[in-house]
Amino acid sequence: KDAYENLLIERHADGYAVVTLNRPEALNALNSALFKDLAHFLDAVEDDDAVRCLILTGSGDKAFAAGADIKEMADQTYAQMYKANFFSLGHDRITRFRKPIIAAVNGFALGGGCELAMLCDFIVASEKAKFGQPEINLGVAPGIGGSQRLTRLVGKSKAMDMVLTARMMDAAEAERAGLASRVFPHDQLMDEARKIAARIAAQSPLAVMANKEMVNAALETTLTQGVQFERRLFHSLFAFEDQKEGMAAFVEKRKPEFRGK
Ligand code: CO8
Repeated sequence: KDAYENLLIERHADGYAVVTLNRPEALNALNSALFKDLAHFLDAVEDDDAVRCLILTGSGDKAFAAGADIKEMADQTYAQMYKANFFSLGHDRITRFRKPIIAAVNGFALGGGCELAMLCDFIVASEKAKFGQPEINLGVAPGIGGSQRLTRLVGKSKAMDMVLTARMMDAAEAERAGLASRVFPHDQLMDEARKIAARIAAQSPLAVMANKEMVNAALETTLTQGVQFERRLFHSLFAFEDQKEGMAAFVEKRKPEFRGK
């Protein structure tokens, strides 16, 4: 269980797991085997009630992930990429995952690494984090959603600047631009990410899923459709015991005990 060639998994009693991209010799460059491991782990924990939130981070002190593995890609043909639907497995599996994933960006998040961070639900960054989409330097372009997600997160001007010049954004700029939600001193990043994950894991897991689903809907729908979706999902939360428990606990001035029912 949890034995992967390219990932380290640490499950915590507080209801979260830390997933560490583990190819430090290649600055955690993302290859097909790593995405396969990640997809497999997400399958394994999707229905595991003991894991209610994930933290994704990079091994070593330098990188979250320095991109897709250039050495794996370099000699690929169009036919091979098309047939394998290159990197769709990891991308699609992450977007289907219903529990929150926090990206704890501890260094370089470049190319596919930046795209992977943006596939997570939100990004917390160390002061040493550097974000970029430098694929243009290799004669290519983002390919795991970067051109779309970066533009939605930071707006067209900064996204265009990043992809066309390949420049890196530091943590302070990433926070200002809305790419990172919070920035922490480097040595405190994981402690802070763990506190956030434990806090989320203590909530009603049903409410957590519903909140994630609603916010994601904002990127896929019109405002009117999104508000309608939110309203209906809000109403449906009253079918759960956790809603009764949460509101009763407030009225009775005690801590709620959510049971995911
Ligand atoms: N792929 C493979 N190996 C890598 C990668 C990578 N992306 N990044 C770093 N490495 C390796 C280096 O080759 C080196 O290995 P070795 O010791 O065997 O030579 C080791 O990691 C350490 O790297 P450096 O010596 O280069 O470390 P530096 O501190 O000097 O530099 C940098 C750090 C600036 C991060 C530098 O490594 C770098 O520029 N890396 C590449 C960044 C990049 O271009 N990323 C984008 C890749 S393309 C991409 O992500 C496309 C995604 C879309 C795919 C879609 C498919 C459909």
